[in-house]
Amino acid sequence: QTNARWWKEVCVYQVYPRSYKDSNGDGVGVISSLDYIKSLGVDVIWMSPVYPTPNEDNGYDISDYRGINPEFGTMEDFDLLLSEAHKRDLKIVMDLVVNHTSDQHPWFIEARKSKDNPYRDYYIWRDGKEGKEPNNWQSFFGGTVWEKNDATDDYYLHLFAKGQPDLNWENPRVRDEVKDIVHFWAGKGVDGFRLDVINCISKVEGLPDAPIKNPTDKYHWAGEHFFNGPKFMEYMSQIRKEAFDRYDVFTVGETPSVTPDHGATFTHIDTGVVHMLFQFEFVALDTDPNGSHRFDSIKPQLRDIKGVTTKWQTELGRDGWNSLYLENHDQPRSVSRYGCVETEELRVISAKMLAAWYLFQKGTPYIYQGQELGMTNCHFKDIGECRDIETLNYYREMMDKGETAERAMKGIRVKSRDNARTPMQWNTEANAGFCREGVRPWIDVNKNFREINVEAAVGDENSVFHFYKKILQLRRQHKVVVYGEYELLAGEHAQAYVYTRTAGDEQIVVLANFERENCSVDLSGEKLLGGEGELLIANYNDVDEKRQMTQTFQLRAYEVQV
Ligand code: ISL
Repeated sequence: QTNARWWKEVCVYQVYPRSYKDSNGDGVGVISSLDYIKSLGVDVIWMSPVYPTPNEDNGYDISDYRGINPEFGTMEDFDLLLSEAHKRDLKIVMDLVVNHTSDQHPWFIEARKSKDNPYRDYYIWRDGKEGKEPNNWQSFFGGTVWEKNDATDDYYLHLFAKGQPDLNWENPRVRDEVKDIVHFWAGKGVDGFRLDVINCISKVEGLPDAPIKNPTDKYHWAGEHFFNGPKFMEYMSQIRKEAFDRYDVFTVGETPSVTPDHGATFTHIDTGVVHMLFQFEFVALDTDPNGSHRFDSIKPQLRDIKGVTTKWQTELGRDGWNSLYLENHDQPRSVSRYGCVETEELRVISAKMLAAWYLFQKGTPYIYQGQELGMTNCHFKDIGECRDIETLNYYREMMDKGETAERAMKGIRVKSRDNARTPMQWNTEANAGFCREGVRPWIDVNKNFREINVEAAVGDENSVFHFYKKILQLRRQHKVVVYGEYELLAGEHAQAYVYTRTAGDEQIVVLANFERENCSVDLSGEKLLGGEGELLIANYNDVDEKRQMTQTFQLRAYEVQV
């Protein structure tokens, strides 16, 4: 197989440590769950940040790159986790957040003291303009990207929260620090890195004002001045050569605002800078183009889902590589978003459909904790139930604009990152088994934990969990799932998504109904190898084991047949 690599053949499970299994400070949270994770059939665990942090953005604000958050445990606990994972043939991937640090990081504490401090150039400083911010850029979390620093009478840049000052990658010392951090963790034996918003590290020179879209807004979105910036490839090639390439580690870049062209360049097997990346075009499909915030949503159109998915499946070329995800700690739950949670039966059926639909595509798949149970969005009634900085800022902005609380909560229920961050549902005990009775978790458990939890799912062979497990087995058995070519069939069909994966004389056909209404799909005129097909997996129990492929298929509500 050309370009065969181990990191193309694995499946990654993402753990959000704050919400996975409470450790009571003894560090056994994730360790005690390794057997469960292994039983799902994944190969790699990516942990969202576990470093010391003031938690302004739940660990994506790091105050020490070489330590462990005391809430989770100690470095000894981490070493134990790593060795226990390796014993089970599970790899560990760290989250590397180096576009910014916490404002509590010693570098920043130093840097803000004076203009001649040796750490000053680790960050991005500008003078104010006529008593106002240096430019009109808007932060990811709302408001300005600039914060005044009294000691030096100027401003520092933060694309995210004000507690997340951006590092100045122009400074070669900053790049050396990043390499050292990679050496530290790779030297310990970790197996890979997920690079947080890595395509924001190179800002356009001069930091020009953002274009004004809506003149009544105070600040404006400046993505074009910091995404995929002029020196991104140069900086990252250097880190790749001098750090990553010295180990057998894999890298995945989190890259909002990229096209398949960027994808092909960034992930090129020889000249690229990461092995794969997370694109955002798919998860953006339910954002209302006429809305004023990403919380304004529409139903994603199957036509667009086909277009975006097919583009990414086909345009990275022979030398690029995809990652596949439906969920992570920033996204609402996929079954609530793309499936149907109106009845318990449909929740299970549609969660399975989505699983098969994405896990047979080309790329390295990621499963977010609880996704394998079909966990759902949380029906937040009141802003008091929410914790995320982006959500809280949004709510405040809406109140300032004179909107009603109900209008704000409507968006939050659909899109808040807190939907993904409620505790993992282990069993029917207090706090869903996430933490001891009597301890209030940092965010409340979803009320449906008595029906949706690990114990119930593992004990029920028809559960979403067992369906995921079976697909992961099929991925191992059939290399065509990893390396086969993707092709969209019946492209104009209004509610069925049909595609093939082909390698030589082996072909997989996936038929998925994205709607509640039944439909039929005629494959007789489609480009297929033909002949008799054998059923690999389906989400209804009474499907024929053998089928002539070039004929009409009937699909029920959210049915999937592979
Ligand atoms: O969450 C988002 C909506 O999809 C994005 O705007 C998100 O903030 C962006 O994708 C960057 O995400 C990453 O970096 C952030 C952190 O808050 C996220 O949790 C992380 O995944 C800053 O470090």
